[in-house]
Amino acid sequence: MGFDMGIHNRVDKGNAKVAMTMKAFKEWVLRDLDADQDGKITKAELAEAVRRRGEWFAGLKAWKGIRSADSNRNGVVDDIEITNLAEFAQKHLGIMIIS
Ligand SMILES: [Ca+2]
Ligand SMILES: [Ca+2]
Repeated sequence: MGFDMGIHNRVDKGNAKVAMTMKAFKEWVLRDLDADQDGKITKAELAEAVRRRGEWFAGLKAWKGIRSADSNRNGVVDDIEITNLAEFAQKHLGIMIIS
């Protein structure tokens, strides 16, 4: 069937987490996640970051991540909402926020 194709090729980056402060996290998001550098994180940008980690369902996870972080409901994670992404990042982006 070819259905299992790729299942064992999954890139597993292991459990190593990058520890950073919330301030460093914000800088990292704006530098690495914000592909078009407009200061806002879109679902596509978040999905790309999840995909880079080798995780599945990047689009779905990104959608959920945006939904939970987007306090003012404008469809993107604005600069002031980036801290809301901390939980998502710890779950899906291999980051550990230290205070
Ligand atoms: Ca952007
Ligand atoms: Ca928003």
